[in-house]
Amino acid sequence: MKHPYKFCFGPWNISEGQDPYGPPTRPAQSFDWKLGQLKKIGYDAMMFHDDDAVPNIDEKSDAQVRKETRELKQRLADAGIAAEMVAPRLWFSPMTIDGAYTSNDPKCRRYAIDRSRRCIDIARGLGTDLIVLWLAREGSYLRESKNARKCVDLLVAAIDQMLAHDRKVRIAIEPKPNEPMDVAYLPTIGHALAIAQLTRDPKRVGALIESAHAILAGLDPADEIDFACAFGKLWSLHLNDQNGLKFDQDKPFGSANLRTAFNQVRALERNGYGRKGELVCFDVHPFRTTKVEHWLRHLDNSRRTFLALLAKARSFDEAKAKVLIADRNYQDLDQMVLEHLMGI
Ligand code: GLO
Ligand code: MG
Repeated sequence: MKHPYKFCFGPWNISEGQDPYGPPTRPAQSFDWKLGQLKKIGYDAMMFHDDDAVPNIDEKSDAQVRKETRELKQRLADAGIAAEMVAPRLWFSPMTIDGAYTSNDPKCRRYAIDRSRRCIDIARGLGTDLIVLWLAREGSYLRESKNARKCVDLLVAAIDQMLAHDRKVRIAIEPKPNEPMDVAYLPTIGHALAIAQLTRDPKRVGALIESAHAILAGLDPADEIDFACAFGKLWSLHLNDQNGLKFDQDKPFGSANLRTAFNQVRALERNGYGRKGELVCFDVHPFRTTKVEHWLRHLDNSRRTFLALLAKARSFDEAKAKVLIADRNYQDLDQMVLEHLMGI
């Protein structure tokens, strides 16, 4: 089947199985091994955190960061793999315990902005203009500890400094309503696109939709895709799945909500996603129970499901659906979708 889609994942998607209650269930592997696996299963690109690209980044000089970026660029070129985006990992350091751009401590806010500038330099060095901001610690555990109004200003100021640092960089905000925070400041695509308007260059601030994050916000990821695309602002995508309102599960695409996954693929199709080079990334994790020898299955399976649903989206009888819609016969439309997905 001919299609425009290219696929991507990050090194963190070959994870070791640790959870808050138990240790890893698979041994850690090197970055080069992960890159080799990505190539072996035929993916096109890799997404990065700044410290996936340059480990222990905070301990390194600018010259050292530049050198390691150049070396990585070469390794990617040798493997024929593109870097899709780089994201500043602003949730590990002792400097981001109380938030990054919205920390109450100005020294910590400065750290977050300096680190984001470095992240932009790495992205440019790796040949991508896309920065992803998952604002993991921008929110509150305790409402009264922060001034949410001031935090909006701080987020805008931080994004403005990133835009000023590099005239070409584009920033895709990845909203998530909770976890690790109790309540996050930018929980939905609407929030991401609204804050873009307050920045010095709204054209360069867009969004990334993650299926599980939309579900955690009680929203339909397919509608979120359509909403972002209506603004021309869906610049990346983290497809995965989520069973209801609990911790972020990062299940394989379609694993919990096959019909919702079908509708996400339909939304991507009708908006021409991928035709301007946007990638389909799977932000999925292996189950904790996964054995080492099955370690890549969740990535291969997510892509298989995506492509199978693409075939389903393209073979959906739109004319028949149109007749049912015109007759307000949503009862049979519902059954038609179910039977199409079941292949009967
Ligand atoms: C966690 C997020 C995370 C980000 C990644 C890129 O819930 O989905 O995986 O996508 O760190 O910023
Ligand atoms: Mg994600």
